[in-house]
Amino acid sequence: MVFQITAEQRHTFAQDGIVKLAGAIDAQLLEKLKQCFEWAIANPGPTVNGHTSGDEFSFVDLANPAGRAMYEQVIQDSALPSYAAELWRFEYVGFLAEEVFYKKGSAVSTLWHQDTSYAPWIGPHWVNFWMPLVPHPAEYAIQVVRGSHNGVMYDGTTFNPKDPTEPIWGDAADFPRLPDINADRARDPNTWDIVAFDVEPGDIVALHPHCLHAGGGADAGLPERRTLVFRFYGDESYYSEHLPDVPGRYDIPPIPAATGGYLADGDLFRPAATAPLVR
Ligand SMILES: O=C(O)CCC(=O)C(=O)O
Repeated sequence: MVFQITAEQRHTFAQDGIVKLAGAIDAQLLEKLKQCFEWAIANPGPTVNGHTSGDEFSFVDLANPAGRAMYEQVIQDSALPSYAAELWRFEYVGFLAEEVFYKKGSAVSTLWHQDTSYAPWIGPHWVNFWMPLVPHPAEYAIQVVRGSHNGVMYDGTTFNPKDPTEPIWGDAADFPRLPDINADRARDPNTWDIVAFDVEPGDIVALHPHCLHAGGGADAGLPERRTLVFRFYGDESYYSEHLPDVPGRYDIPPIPAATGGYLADGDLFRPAATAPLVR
């Protein structure tokens, strides 16, 4: 049976910033995603974090330029862009980038953050398709603070497990420091309204990247965690200069615009390098 996004799923995504699309990926696409994952771990990109040697590791790779054509082809041949368009009920869909998470043995969780604290873009039409390649119980999967895609933009974290809210921008910007969600929940599990799902290969968890979100680690409960994320943007997505210019800390190069020149604050997010998948 062909997978269809329901009105209820669309509503949940709009309200909560997250929705599970159970069984959205068919066997053929799942096989291709697994091949992409194997390629990604064998061919780390220039900004890879971690490695895959030994019995214990954490490997996170983002937007590997050498894999771009492969990912674009897999996505183009799939129903994924139409799922994004359906979730937004709009037409334009562009592929931003992939992210690969491979954790094995004993590996720390991905700390709470918003992707928008690191990236020069905003708007309602963004979505991460977080796709498990092994079964993940909810506590090892992606977790989101319900509705936080409509909330404040916090400072980013430096991803220092000893200081989970250590600000990446600090005095260079005006963002509030991240709340220590795990510490708050350890004191009182009801302090934050968290959404997470038990998932298996074939499912997609769609989340808005401005949501406060975190990902599980690996341990005896999930000794090998394999996850692939594809990020998409749509009609109402904008380039935004909300990040401070701090040379050497987190350099964001200017992005050539599809219409010529470079993207400027408030422009529609239409990079020159990316052809639309749906329009
Ligand atoms: O799965 C994870 O560990 C983190 C995922 C994440 O941060 C994302 O999809 O943006």
